[in-house]
Amino acid sequence: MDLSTRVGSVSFANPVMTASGTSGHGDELGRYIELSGLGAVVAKSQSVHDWPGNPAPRVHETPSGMLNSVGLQGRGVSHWLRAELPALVESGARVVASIWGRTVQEYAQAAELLSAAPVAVVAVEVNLSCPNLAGPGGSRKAMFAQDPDAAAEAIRATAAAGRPRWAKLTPNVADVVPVARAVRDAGAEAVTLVNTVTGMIIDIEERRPLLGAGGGGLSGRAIHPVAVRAVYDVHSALPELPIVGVGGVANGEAAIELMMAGASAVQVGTATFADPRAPRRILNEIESWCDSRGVGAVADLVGVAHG
Ligand code: RRO
Repeated sequence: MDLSTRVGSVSFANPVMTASGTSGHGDELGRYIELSGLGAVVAKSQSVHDWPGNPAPRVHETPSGMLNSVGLQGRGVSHWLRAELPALVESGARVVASIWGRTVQEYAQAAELLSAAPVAVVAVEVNLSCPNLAGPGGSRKAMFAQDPDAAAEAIRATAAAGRPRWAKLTPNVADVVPVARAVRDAGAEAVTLVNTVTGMIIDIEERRPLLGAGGGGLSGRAIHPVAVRAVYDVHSALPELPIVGVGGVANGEAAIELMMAGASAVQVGTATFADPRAPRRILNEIESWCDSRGVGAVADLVGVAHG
């Protein structure tokens, strides 16, 4: 069985990655699974600054999913390079870094810091779509990925990272295709589809929002069809643009669905909260599914749902 795949210029031994922010800095999962056996480990988004994140509670289970308002907590790119990345590299994992910024300049600074990363960091996800960044006075702030021009500007600013950039986009737009086109034209080699869907839970006894920050981002099985649709639409409009699919990949079938919609690889996030071995299990399930259907190379499935 040939499980290998490519995302633009980067080849991976198999199509299963972790999703950014869902397994700490990645090495925590190493207690449960061989990280070098995954396609890649995608790290938590880091900015140029040390950032405290949002008030607790930050996560809550929902029907078929989870709502989070972590709020981009992180010690910053430099700390990540120095203190978190070495264990991941030591594990033999291939690493995809992730960066964010409040401004275009901060994206540029984060990318510059990343240029010092070792070769195990094979790509950089540029997170343009965190739902949990407040504006002045706690107001909702538009995401870069909600505007094609803003998204393109942030991507152009990150060229200094010196490795392929994947733009992580939001499903919280009327149409993700113009944003995907804009980031591609600005230099993104691939897009990661999708980040979480904005949501909220009200604690009815307390009569106020349950999460400390108010709203949050919905992930897990509940958003899988949203991810499939975004991947399908972008692959349909921009068939040459590589896509990494993410959203509710809880089993092999969900991964295969995203690949058939047009994703060259998939990321597993919320499923690891219930089962830290989920990425490995899902890879095994993909392999068995292909085996039982006579599919000799998993990459042959990419985009087949388009006929
Ligand atoms: O940290 C977060 O709150 C967070 C991020 Br950076 C993101 O991209 N998506 C999300 O649901 N939460």
